[in-house]
Amino acid sequence: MIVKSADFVCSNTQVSKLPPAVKPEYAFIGRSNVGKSSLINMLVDKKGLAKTSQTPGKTQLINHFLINDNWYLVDLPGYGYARISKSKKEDWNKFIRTYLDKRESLQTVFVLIDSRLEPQKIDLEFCNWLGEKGLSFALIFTKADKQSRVKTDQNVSAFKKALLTTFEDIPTIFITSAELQTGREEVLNFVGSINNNFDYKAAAAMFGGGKNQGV
Ligand SMILES: Nc1nc2c(ncn2[C@@H]2O[C@H](COP(=O)(O)OP(=O)(O)OP(=O)(O)O)[C@@H](O)[C@H]2O)c(=O)[nH]1
Ligand SMILES: [Mg+2]
Repeated sequence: MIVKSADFVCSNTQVSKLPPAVKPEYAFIGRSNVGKSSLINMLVDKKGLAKTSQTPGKTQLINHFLINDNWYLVDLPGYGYARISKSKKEDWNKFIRTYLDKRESLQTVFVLIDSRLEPQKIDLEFCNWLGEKGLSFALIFTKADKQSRVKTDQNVSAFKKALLTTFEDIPTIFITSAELQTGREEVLNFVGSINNNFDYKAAAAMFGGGKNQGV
């Protein structure tokens, strides 16, 4: 897929205020600092579109970006940031989980995993929650430029093995580097193939009227 345009649309804390659910949508989620915003910028080849930072906790809202005028990328706040208050954590849980669970046009949740780490409990638990909710997800292992391919493959294998204790099938897996643009084509083609099957007319009839926008 060729990205011709990528535009910021809105930031939200409330699912009721999201854009109408009339276009296919893909959410990027994962631990704070795993590289969600950097990956989005790499995919659309536009540095600075999504705000990135060395300090965890940079993204705080649900951010919609419209790509080629026909699908959305959604940048979400990260989970597992230790230096955040308990009430903020609960807010995160409520608002992100409601968004993921209820958003009618959400096609796939991309769960980002730091390729340098052995399987982390918090990531596995999050995948299990997606599985319980019946949400489609794919795994993106980030920051692959930071170590050898052998090390990355070891961590990917260990993660797959851990997932197989609760899942029958392993989801689609991508290995990426925002620095080197690794995995860009693969992720975009995956999105493109899902977009091809999206029924824009049905979504517009259901959620395009303004009244019932779907969350
Ligand atoms: N070397 C390398 N660094 C990366 C890569 N992706 C992200 N980073 C760095 O990791 C840090 C965090 O990146 P962000 O994209 O802001 O991470 P995030 O997941 O959006 O973080 P929050 O919004 O705080 O949850 C930044 O310093 C990035 O430059 C990558 O593929 N390779
Ligand atoms: Mg971010």
